[in-house]
Amino acid sequence: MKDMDIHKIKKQLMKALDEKRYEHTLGVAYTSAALAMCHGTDMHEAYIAGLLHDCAKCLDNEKKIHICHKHGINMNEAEQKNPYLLHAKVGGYLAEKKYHINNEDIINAVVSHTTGRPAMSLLEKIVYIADYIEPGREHAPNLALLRTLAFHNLDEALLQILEDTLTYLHESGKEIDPMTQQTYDYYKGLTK
Ligand code: DGI
Ligand code: FE
Ligand code: FE
Repeated sequence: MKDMDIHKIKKQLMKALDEKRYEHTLGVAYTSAALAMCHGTDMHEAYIAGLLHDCAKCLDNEKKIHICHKHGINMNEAEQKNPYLLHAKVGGYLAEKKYHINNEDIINAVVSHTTGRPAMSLLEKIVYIADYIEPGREHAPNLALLRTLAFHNLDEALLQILEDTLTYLHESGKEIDPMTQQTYDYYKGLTK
């Protein structure tokens, strides 16, 4: 990916996102790049995946549902009831069609960034974790610990984030997307 392309992506994102979301997006992009440097994978890909991860976040729910219907993107029950979850799948679609990304790993990283999924690639894990620890985040528990851990043991950080997310969802009475649970079960199972 050339610098020109990154410049163009940023200009489009500035139009598609509100200011706060754009700031968060840059935080995730830079954090993803840093994690890629640390864990030995392509930092440019990580940067672009970070930039695009929330590209569908500011579409209203009707628009997200419309895109899913129109383009055969399947919605589970949790997504139908909580359409904000769809920004990940719709984001993957837009990454390809609007932002012209043809790298499947980058698209997968956008699609899996909210719930995770079993057997994520290194890039997918990086974006999932960067979304949680980027410098603008302040409310999650264990953030200081997780920020260090992510640069020392990516899989431990991943499992801790999944666990904290499930705890948060349970405590706030939110519906658990089966994919969030499956992801946790998968990574918990690997530690045994
Ligand atoms: O888009 P962001 O705010 O940057 O972060 P995100 O894409 O991780 O999604 C934000 C929210 O999604 C966060 O509050 C946790 C929530 N979430 C993750 N898994 C599930 C979930 N919400 C529900 N209802 N069910 C889930 O399984
Ligand atoms: Fe998101
Ligand atoms: Fe995000």
